[in-house]
Amino acid sequence: MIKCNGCGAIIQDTDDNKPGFVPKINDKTKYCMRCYKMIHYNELPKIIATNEDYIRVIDNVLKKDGLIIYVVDIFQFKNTFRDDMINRLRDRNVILVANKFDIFPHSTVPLKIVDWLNHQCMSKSFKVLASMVVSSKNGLFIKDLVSLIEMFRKEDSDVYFVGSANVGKSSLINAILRDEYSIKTDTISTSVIPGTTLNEINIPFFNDNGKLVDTPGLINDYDVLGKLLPKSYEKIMTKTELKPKTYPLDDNLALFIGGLASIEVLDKGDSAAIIYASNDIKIHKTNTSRVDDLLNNRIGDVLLPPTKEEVLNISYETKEIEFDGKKKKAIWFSGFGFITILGKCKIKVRYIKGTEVLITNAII
Ligand SMILES: Nc1nc2c(ncn2[C@@H]2O[C@H](COP(=O)(O)OP(=O)(O)O)[C@@H](O)[C@H]2O)c(=O)[nH]1
Ligand SMILES: [Mg+2]
Repeated sequence: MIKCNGCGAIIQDTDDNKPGFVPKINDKTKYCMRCYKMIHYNELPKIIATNEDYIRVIDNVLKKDGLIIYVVDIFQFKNTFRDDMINRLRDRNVILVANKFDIFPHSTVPLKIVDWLNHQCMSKSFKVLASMVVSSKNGLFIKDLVSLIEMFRKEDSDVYFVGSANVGKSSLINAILRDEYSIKTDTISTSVIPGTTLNEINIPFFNDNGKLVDTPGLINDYDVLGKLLPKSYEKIMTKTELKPKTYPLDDNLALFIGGLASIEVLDKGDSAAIIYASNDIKIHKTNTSRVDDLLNNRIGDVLLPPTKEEVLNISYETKEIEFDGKKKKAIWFSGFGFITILGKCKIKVRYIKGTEVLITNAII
């Protein structure tokens, strides 16, 4: 039995609609055809597993007694620090790792983010051995993570990387291998499409036979990606450092984050909003009197993404939220970013139906 190094599926040459297919197995077979194409030709995978498949794999992994690296996406914190995952991880040895720190503005102080992460854990009574930020993209703090792993791992045991789809678990393991062994090419396949790792993948790593184990991630049903087509994913998933945009909140101001969300000022107080979203999403500033016309006629051109094609499957919901101005707050949108609110105000938030809007103390 050979397992694909890319997605972990068992390699087989009998059914091309099932995971792990190759036309012919031989001694050199390392990847299934799907991962081979993903790695070499950037083709999109056809086989995507469901959350039921994932839960089975993850629960199986959690039966074993090893150090757990719970990876979250710092930019998608609210969707990736999930109750269903936290509840599975209670009373286990967990290091919380917030990946993609490279996306945050250069001036962000890592220790402040770590404080904030610890606070989020405390608010859920979730005990972790340590919290940290890393970037698997530029290698930031990867060495520190390896030191922590070496400190907390028990002899002969494995280290499990768990977390939602797309947080960068596979990229993180690749980054560790790059850092430790100077391996230049990626060992495990990574992708903007959620759900490309199908099974656990074992990477021998420690001298005592201990392994790094990559696992598939749960897909968040509320994620905005699920409402859009794959060609928009690259636009929405920030790849480069965020350039936050600040707007004083004036009476009747409306701000659209593409056609993905908007806020309208109902009572301005003395306040401002800072938008953190991919630089490829257009921010459109307008007057509340123009909102209906924009929503009816301009999504897919002025308000982009979504595209005209995607609009057909989207509707919106709104929520009025009041901020008392005592603490900086963050409004998190599932899948594409957050808005920090400073000061006292009342606003109407519009978001795509089926996605979530969640409020925390501001992360930055
Ligand atoms: N900007 C940035 N993107 C990352 C980082 N790590 C992973 N990604 C991207 O996030 C996407 C998902 O990564 P992947 O490793 O496949 O996530 P997994 O599903 O958790 O294994 C890919 O498009 C990666 O390029 C990071 O540190 N910074
Ligand atoms: Mg993966």
